[in-house]
Amino acid sequence: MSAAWVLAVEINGHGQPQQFLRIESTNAAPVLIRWDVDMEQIICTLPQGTMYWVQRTRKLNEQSWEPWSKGIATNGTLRVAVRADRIPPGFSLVPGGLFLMGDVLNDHNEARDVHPVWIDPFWMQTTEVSNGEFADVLQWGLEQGLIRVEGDLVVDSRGTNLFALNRYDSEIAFDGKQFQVRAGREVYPVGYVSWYGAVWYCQLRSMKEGLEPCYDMNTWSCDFAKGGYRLPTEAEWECAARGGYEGRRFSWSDSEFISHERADYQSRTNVWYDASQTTGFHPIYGQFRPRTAPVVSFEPNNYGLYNVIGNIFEWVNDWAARYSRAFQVNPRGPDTGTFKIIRGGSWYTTAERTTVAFRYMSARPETLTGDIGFRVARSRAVRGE
Ligand SMILES: [Ca+2]
Repeated sequence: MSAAWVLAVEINGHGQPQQFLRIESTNAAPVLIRWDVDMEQIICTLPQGTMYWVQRTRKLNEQSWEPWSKGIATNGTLRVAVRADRIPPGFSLVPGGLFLMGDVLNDHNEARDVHPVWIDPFWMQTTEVSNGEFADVLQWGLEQGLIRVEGDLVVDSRGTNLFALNRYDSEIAFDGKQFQVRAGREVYPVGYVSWYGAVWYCQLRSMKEGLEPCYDMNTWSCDFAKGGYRLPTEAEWECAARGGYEGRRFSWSDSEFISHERADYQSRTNVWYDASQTTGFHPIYGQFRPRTAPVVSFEPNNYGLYNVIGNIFEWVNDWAARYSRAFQVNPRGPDTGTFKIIRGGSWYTTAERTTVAFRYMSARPETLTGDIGFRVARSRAVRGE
């Protein structure tokens, strides 16, 4: 677990509020790191086997520390790299580290067994991919001749279904030349996109922006060493969704209950941890098909991510498989499978499908429905620091 040694700390420009990190450990004095400096490395020494916790605050004088990351020291020195202007716009740094993956609350059989996982730091899009973002990239891919429209479907050169047009609540239409987003719905999450379509979006957006594409489009395999856009792994998704907190049910830390004040989902009184005053679809966003909320809505989680819970299901990169109990480093799921994992629940699902541990294991990668979309991730471009 040598990767445990580097805590990558990145700040996003100089207009950001000042932030501070604190490293606590079982047998060393706390170390405080100012998080408002450029290109600085601070080194502390922890004995081998020491468990450490990294906490963050924006208000040093209030001592309101939030969990950020944790790990186990494997040899003498812990390096902390502080870098400015590295996080791409629209992304958050997920610091990764050690976390317990799976359901510790006995809500879901399929989210057993709980197992410790190490995740390298990575960048996660703060929002689900919106209709506007998706249509832009689709248009570019069309103009490059890499995708085409066939009837009501957007397909690749092999005819793989990527995206559905002309469903009754579709928000992106095609007029023969241009993809058009329904007026006012640009900032709502894209749906009717298959896993293949989500991968194509990642690939096309990398190409469009001159980043190294991650995917081999013949095998759909992902090269995680590349710097372009990709889907998060299931473990990355859950690590990001938990926001540094351990053993919680949702992406917020102050309650084990869900309500329409916190997420867009379908409320039912028969789920004991559903505490919503309003039942059924969301009282604001449920009025209008497809009942989604803007991608920036509700409170973000501790890593700055919006709508992790509900709104639209999110494809992750992994094929579905049962968890193993073993400790794993950057798990990426099996090489082959029948179903891809979707996470987080949607405007359509009830509370038991919206927890951070819940994993829907029966979505075929060609599935096109109005409540499955995605958000993208990127491996951090600079390695081995
Ligand atoms: Ca979501």
